Amino acid sequence: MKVLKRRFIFLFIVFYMSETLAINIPQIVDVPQCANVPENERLDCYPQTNANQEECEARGCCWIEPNESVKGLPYCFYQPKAESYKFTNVTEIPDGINAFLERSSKSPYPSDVSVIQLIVTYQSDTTLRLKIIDPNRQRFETPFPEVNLPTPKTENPLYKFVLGDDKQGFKIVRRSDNTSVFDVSDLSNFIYSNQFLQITTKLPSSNIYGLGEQRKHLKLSTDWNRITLFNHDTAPQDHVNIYGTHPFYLLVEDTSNANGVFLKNSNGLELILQPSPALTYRAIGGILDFYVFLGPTPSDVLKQYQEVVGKPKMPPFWSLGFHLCRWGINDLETTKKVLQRNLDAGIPVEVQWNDLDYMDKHNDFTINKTAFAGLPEFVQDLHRQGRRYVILIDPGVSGSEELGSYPPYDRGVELDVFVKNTTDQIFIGKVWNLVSTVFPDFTHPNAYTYWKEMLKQFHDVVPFDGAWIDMNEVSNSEFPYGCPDSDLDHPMYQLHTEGGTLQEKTLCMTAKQHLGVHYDVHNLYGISEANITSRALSEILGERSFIISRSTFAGQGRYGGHWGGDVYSTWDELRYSIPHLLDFSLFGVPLMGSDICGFNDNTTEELCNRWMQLGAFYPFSRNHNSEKLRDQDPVAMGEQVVRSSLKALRVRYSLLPYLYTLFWYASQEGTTVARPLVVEFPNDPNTYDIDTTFLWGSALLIAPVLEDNPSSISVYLPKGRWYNFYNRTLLESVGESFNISTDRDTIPLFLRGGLIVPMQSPAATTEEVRKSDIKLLVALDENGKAKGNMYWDDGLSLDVSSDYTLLELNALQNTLELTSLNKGSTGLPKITSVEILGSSNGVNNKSILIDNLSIDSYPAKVTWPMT
Ligand code: MIG
Repeated sequence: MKVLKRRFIFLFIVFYMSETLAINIPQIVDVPQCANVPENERLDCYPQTNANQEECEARGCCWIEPNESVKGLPYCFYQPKAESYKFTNVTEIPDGINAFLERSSKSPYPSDVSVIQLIVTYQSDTTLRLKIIDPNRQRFETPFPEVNLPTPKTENPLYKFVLGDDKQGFKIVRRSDNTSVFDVSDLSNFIYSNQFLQITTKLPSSNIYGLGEQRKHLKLSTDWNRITLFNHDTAPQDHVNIYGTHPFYLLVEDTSNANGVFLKNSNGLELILQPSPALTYRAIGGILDFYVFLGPTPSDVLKQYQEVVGKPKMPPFWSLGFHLCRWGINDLETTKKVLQRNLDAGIPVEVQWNDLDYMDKHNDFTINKTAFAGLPEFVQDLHRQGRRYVILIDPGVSGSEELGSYPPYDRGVELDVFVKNTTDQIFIGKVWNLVSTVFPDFTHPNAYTYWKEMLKQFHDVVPFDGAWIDMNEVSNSEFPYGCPDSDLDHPMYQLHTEGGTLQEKTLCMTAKQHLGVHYDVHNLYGISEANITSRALSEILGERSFIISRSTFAGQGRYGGHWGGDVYSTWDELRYSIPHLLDFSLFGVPLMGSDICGFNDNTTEELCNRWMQLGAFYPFSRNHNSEKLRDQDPVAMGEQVVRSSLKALRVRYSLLPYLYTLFWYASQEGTTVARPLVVEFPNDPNTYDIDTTFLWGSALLIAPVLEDNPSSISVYLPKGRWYNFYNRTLLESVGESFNISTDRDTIPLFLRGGLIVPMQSPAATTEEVRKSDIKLLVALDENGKAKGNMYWDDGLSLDVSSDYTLLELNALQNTLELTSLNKGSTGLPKITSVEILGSSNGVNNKSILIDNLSIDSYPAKVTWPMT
């Protein structure tokens, strides 16, 4: 009682103080000063729509209507040195700084937090954390990404924390060259109110990447570019919030040093990139919790980011095969027929999928007993062929089955795992189920037990190998009981979400989950489902699980992969699928690919031809189509598509040991698999804008044809030696574009000098590939050097950090050395040949093939004659 009372008095004083400190008189607008603020540097003082002069000036801001309208340029903006928060107290603490800031006048938003606390943690020499909280009230903090950081330790930090003049603002400066990496020295638009938090950082350059999920180019536009992050079920379109939230960017400074920033916040977010360049963050809840990464290379930044959010999980080997799927395959016969015609044509379909068509009345964990009778036997048969089977699972569970007849509902009620409404009844919506839908709360402590039980019971019937988790934004299309009126559904600041309201196509923001109100945890629905599904499936299978999730959040890679969602079958979407893929590489989600040949609308032969070629190089390679459209499996598209699919997939399958090795490094070190050129070549500014080509690791450059049948394409090759993958001809580049002639059957590919790629023989299944002999492809650089690695294990075991084989490969002049760095229980296939490119040092490069090797003990040496 005594304690309670004291706390009450304390709170009362704080409350009283904050009310008196914040005086509701706006600053006087210094009108002549307003004109001096360059257009590019204006910070929006009235970000809601319908700004007008009167209300703008009532906020103490400048009003200038520009002569020409520039899209996104604010009319109402902060005057120079507008008052907001000032430091009142700054103390050094072990490993950081503890500071308080105070607001002198009220912001236009309700419930300002007038005293805020800034905690700076020097996490490591390259990573620093800036956490801004309300010292007097616990605000929502996301438990995802779930990573425990090591205790802070710095020896030689690359950064310093610099307090601004007049105790206004601060910045993080790179020690080596004084670059301001994170610069909030101007706090004039800084707001920390209950449902509106805003801060602007000046950027050291406009080479900025990441900030998704959005349909966009890899390099972000800083032309008043607004990015809204609020997970949402809609086809990827420009400037529209889509499935996932990853508030992380990578930035390349003018010196080619790189930095990155992650905002750990799960509330709805809006990010505005401005031309000065600058980035404004707006969050409608939670706290501001920034991690700043100093690199100094782009790949260092990505590794540092993944230290914080978690490194990606190692996929099973089979999941790197080719996947065949479509919606609207209404029975098992058709599933079999389509699969068989592709197998007959030699298409190495590794994994057959079924969409929700297999379900009875679209209810999870059921089978349509007439149309899909025999499904269990079909799956067992696939397994006998060395193939796999993946099913779609929706989060929503039917809420209107007869009591006692549908365990997914009954058991969910018993375990109390469904999302609730404000009066603590189960929240009811409607998705695919015929009458109504209820939603498991994957943050509930019983959710794991519940979901695992459902998956297990279904797996006992249909032994599926992986889960495709859809609609988990979470998508919902009806509100039979409406949403109660609340600030949560209608905050004063309305994000620019599709449909204009937060509840659009999802739950009421007031809906209750174990972790908090849906308003706070909306963006976590997908990741919490993926977390539980991935763990449960691993337990059920006793192996690595395979999960593809439509909705994602920062740290998703730990649980599985992602696909590009409902992309249209157009040349544009083919092209945008590359930055979409590469964004997820930056986000630490390497297992990604878009629906090959496009999902929405009918594809065409030429488009599907090129999409099968590019898709063969998506780390996750699946042909998938919407319902009621023409068939688009390779065979249905005709001979041309079959021919080029076979050619591209044979290359993919022969490179599987290389791809698998890249995935292992990603899982251990946070490196990328599908890699943007800028990440590999930060010293070459010509690569900064490139998102029509990409790399696999460091060694293979993929240059897809992205238009209707051109006779040639232009491909930029960074300085160095490159070899045409098909005919092995040498291209010596000074950092220039080459005109590469194309034919309809081929996707241009280039090997980079200096690297060694392990290969095997293409085959009908990955199991067969794994049994074939290994060939090492050695592409020498201009100094006669090359290096590489090969990782190997049984392709399935959960342990990928002790029981594995790792070879290190080093070539110099005429010798290749193979060293074993680790030896695991799964034997490495025999290495029986080595091909050397570039040994003749000349233009007419001929490769040397050394066959019939038998290397089974290490270290080993292979030599060849110099020509
Ligand atoms: O409302 O399950 O993005 O891949 O085929 C559509 C049917 C639901 C959306 C997924 C798509 C899938 C479809 N689903």
